[in-house]
Amino acid sequence: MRSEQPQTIHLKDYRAPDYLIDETHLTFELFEDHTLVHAQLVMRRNPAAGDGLPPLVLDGQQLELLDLHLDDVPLAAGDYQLTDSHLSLQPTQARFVIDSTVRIHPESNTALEGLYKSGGMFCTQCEAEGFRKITFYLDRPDVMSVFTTTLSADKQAYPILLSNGNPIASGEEEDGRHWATWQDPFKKPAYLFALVAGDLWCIEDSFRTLSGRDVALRIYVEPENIGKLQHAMDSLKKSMKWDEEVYGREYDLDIFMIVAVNDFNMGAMENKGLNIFNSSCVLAHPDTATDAAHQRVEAVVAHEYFHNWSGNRVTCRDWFQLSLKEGFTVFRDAEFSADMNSRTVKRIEDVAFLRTHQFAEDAGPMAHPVRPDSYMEISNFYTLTIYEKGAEVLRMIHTLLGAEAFRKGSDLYFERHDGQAVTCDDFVQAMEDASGQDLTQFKRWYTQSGTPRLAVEDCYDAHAKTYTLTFRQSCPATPGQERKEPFVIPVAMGLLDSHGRELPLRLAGEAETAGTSRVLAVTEAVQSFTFVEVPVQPLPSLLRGFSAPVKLHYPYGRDQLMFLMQHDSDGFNRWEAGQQLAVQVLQALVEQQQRGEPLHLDGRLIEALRAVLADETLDQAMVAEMLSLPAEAYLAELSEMADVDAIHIAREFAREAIARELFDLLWARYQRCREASRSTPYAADAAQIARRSLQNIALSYLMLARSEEALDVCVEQFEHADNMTERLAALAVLVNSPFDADKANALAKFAEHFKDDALVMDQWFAVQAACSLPGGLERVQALMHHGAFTLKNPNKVRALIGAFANQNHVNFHRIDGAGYRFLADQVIALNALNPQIASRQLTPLTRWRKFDQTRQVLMRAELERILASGELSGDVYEVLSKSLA
Ligand code: B3K
Ligand code: ZN
Repeated sequence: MRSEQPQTIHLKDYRAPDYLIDETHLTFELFEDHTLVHAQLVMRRNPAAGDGLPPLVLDGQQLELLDLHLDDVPLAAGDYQLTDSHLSLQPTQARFVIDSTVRIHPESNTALEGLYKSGGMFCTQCEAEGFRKITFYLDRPDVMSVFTTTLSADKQAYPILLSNGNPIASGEEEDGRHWATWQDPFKKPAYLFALVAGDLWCIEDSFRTLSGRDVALRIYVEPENIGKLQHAMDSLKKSMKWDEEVYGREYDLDIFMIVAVNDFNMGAMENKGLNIFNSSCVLAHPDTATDAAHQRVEAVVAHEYFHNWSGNRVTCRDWFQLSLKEGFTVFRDAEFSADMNSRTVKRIEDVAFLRTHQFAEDAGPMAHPVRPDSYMEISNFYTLTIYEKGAEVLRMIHTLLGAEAFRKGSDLYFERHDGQAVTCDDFVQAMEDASGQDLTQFKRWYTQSGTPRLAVEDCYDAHAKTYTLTFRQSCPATPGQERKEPFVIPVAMGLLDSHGRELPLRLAGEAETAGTSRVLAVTEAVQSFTFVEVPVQPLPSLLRGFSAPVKLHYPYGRDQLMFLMQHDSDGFNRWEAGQQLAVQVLQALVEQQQRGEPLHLDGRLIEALRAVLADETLDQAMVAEMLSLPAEAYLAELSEMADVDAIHIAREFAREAIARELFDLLWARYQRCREASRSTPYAADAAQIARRSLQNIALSYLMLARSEEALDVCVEQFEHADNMTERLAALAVLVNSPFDADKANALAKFAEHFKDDALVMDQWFAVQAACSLPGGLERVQALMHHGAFTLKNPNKVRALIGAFANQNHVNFHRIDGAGYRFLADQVIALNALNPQIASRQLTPLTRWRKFDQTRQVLMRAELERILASGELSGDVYEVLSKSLA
């Protein structure tokens, strides 16, 4: 907790470390009521940081110092200064050794940062600044050291003792304890340190690298979950192979380990050679994990594995550079997933997520550039902007340079900076040097926050046969940034004739036509591109594949959107046309609702979806995506002022109309999909995943018809499905239906059957928390008292509180403010337990400017109430103060 106002840290104040740590030797004695940590640091003056011997200032928090030596000489109280965050002393030589012993209390660490206990096991989470809760250290990413780690613990309770690198020695002690020593030959910053001790089982496999070395692969879990690891192991091997093929990156140690833990603040952590994962991102079995969960496991395993190069071998100089590793690694994992599954569907999912959530962040009080200039608490900056927008920035570089030059650039980056802690500028420099392209202006994507708006006009000159596209870019003011300079915006595009054929493209000044799809680089505030020899008035297909993270505005009519839905050669843009059509139609309904008029749905939306459903040649996953109306949160994001009730009513009205008008087609496709499910054993492959997504969205529509026949098939699917994807979808549909008896029955059966499976119970909480029927808050409040719920487990908090506040708009934004009050109460409680989770849960309240006056007042009042509630963590304080500013 904070004793004074947290300080703001600025990028411009960065200074190289005064001292370096060449070797770190750690010994952990793990006991039930405390842990002793001995650290021996072999240090020297940093020659790059100047002359003389300044005081050595080590980071350390919540450490009880028991013993301190400088070069084997014990230091007395007067020889050093100790505050609640630092230990300072005066070295007398350029090279020296510090020995310290501290006592810490992992058994009572509820913040899940540093060393803590999850169930019966010890584990660590050090990124970003958790290592300072383990021992006194230079806890900054530009201090890189080799580590040797010895752990000792009771052998029966903790038979497995793990740390980074390779095991080099182990032994028994006479009192029932044992020990193991691990050595990591690669220099690393402290944030990549890890240890695990527990009663764990593992599955083993191996991977032969490109150069013919065999790497042992192990995934550890608590014994009851041993049967749920194969998918993660398969994903790991695919990732290792992909990184060799696509980036030429080979794994470096002899062993790679993953450990699954139940209590974890985020998805997973890329500690060198010893990744620690939230069990939700490792465990997958058809009976208990949905297709989406399988895909998430595949993606997160890949992401953490890819960090071995993009993050570990080459790391960040300081935390302002976080997107250097995160944006790059998200881009890498997205491309991996695209190669393993359907590329278009992966892109659709990512773009829908980005536009709904990252765009909202970029328009809110916490908006910040991909490379922030300042922060108070770095944990608050593991954001969608750093990760998802950061990945879009990498994707744009890839688009502008082309795959080949991009690969040359990444090769150069890894080669040039191996073993170093570097900056986003270093990355871009490597891309420039390898490609010969100047990215100076492009770098504004790293420094300017906010989502650019790109308005497009066109003009066809039938006489001259020229077609001109004019782009106007602008970017709204964001905190600390009033004015923006123009971005480099790559616009992938094509032109369609009236039959939907693509026209060959030739820009004025070009010698000949080249291709039918190309990338225009918009670099000015207003810029025109003129195509010549255009025989007919074309319809433009713009921003194909969502080639830049911008809000594109072109005045498409609804008929034109229907045309693009059918004819665009770019799969992403076919979906996008459908989304834009749906947005237009839904916005019209919202306005009718606000004016108190009867709702009238534009039948073109139904006709467009009818054509999609009737087209048997379309990929089933695409059909499912096209049938999914834009989410309420996205519609809210698009509105100047979000009318949550009108949005909900409009969207439900449209869904019911679709269900009614297309019932027969939906019914037929549902039956065929379900029949295929019944007759084929489950596999988490792309074809089956596509089929189940179509089946499940069809079911959700069918149930809106409220007919007995739909209820029967839903209950059949719930009862007899052989996999969680179908079972959970049926449960969710029942939960949102008016069939109260069937709903209660299904919920009870499900909970009884899965009561011992924490991850499945998370799903059970989440489907109820997200249910938009009246009484949502009361249902969530009741579930808070359920035996399986606890505020101490982040997955439970996200499943119940997070799902309610983020996915259940009508109930959370209740006009009496009770939803806001509830969330504020939970944030206050969480602040004392786990500041990182508390601060995350605060997000929906920070968006108060989006809502009407009444709600704004209520939301602000809750933010003020949290602020006045007592001693706040720096995490929560930063978000509150910025939201109220
Ligand atoms: N690097 C970690 C995130 C650590 C978050 C610390 N608060 C996981 C990842 O992005 O791979
Ligand atoms: Zn990452």
